[in-house]
Amino acid sequence: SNFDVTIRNGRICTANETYYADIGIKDGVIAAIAKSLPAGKQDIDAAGRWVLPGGIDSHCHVEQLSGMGMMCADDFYSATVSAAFGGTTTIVPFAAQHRGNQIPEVVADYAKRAAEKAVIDYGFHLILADPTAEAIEKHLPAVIKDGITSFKIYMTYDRMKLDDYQVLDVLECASKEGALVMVHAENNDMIRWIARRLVERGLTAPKYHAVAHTSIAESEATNRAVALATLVDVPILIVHVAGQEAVRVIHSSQALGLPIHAESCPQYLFLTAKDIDLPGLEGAKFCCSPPPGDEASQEAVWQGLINGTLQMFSSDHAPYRFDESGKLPKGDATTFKDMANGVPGLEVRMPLLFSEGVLKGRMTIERFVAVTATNHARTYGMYPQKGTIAVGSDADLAIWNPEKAVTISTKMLHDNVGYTPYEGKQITGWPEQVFSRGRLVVTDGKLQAERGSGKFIKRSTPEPVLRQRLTGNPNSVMRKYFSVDPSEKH
Ligand code: DUC
Ligand code: ZN
Ligand code: ZN
Ligand code: ZN
Repeated sequence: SNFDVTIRNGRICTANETYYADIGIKDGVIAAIAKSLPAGKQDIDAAGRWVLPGGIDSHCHVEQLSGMGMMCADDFYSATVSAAFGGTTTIVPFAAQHRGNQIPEVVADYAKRAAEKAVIDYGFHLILADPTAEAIEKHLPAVIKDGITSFKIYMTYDRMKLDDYQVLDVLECASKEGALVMVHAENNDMIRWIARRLVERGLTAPKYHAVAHTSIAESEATNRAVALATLVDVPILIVHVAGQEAVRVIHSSQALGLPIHAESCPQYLFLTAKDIDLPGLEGAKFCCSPPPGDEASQEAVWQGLINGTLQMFSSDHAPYRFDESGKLPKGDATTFKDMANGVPGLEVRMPLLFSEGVLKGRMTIERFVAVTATNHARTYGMYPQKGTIAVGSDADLAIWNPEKAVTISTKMLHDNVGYTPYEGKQITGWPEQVFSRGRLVVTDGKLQAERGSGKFIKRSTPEPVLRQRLTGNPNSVMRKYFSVDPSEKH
């Protein structure tokens, strides 16, 4: 036949439907979907298996310095290998600008390192810490044209945070040039103010990280980000939503018709603030920002992902080893303020949600596909090349065994972190064969892909930005007085 690969008899699941058919792959692309296709050069029987779009993880940190200046434990090789073993075939990590860095150099540096090492496809978001006039007028328009159509900005961390005025500048630029702004929404002064008082009283254990990063800081900043976006009449995306108050702010802004998008992550479904309360410095393994909240917040995040308030489920993989080089850079003197913020999750993101969401009956398989793949592709301008199973789409697929019993353990994972917050957790279901553009990259626990075989995905305009251009508020200050289209007359 003329197919390079035929996957037959699988149960195919997309964001819209579930059905049984064969998939024919040719030149890296899905060439046919039908019953009884001819055998391919490589012929795979997927009877009893579920064939899903390869996952897209649009929030992960790879070979990056954190906001506090600490280096990640995973490079573009270990991160993409780990992603592939967990059923993810595209990642969108960050090219991180720190203050004083020139954006073109930042992007070129990340692009080079990823091209040498990645085994699956990847894009980049730009982290913007220094929005100078030159950055806004020249560099951002240029990176958008090069396919980096989203930026992350921080409202917290002394070394990263933008003030509200700068946020408005970035939002205006994104609106004009066609990019989506991702916001880390926490109130920096609230956190600093609590943290100082805790440390003065000797309350320095890891668990106090969760006290300092109060959910009020998250919801206040989320509310402010919504207000700033509404002023400029531009969509935004709130990253790593943790607290029930923030979920409520997002839900009510959406109910008003505002273009507020949001994601959450495994740590907010599977951990709570109790997990960080461990003897000594052990709790540092569970330290991330925002921190997981109480059970009510955990439940609010579940409901948000199920009902659509939250559109995406990403890992926020922020890998730091639990030793001097990572989580605990100052050894004995460490307080919660010195610990790296972030937990690993690239490989277990999809298996955790598949088991605890889909197989336990909380979430349909279609919703699972939407929040782990399709919505990422749409939101970040990669659809329908990525994120679905359709003729013409890249053959990025994962064949899941829905009956496989797995006990999560750091030993079975392929990252370079050395621990997992989910150690010992028993789940069901795992992807056994994973294809990236028709190449079998993982099969039955073995890596087949070569270093450097992943490709940079040049992304187009995010769907939320396209939609806002059609439906935005004609009476907004932005449209009335500072029109996004200079040719419009008022
Ligand atoms: N923000 C992230 O997106 N990841 C890890 C820590 C943080 O503050
Ligand atoms: Zn963040
Ligand atoms: Zn509602
Ligand atoms: Zn992150």
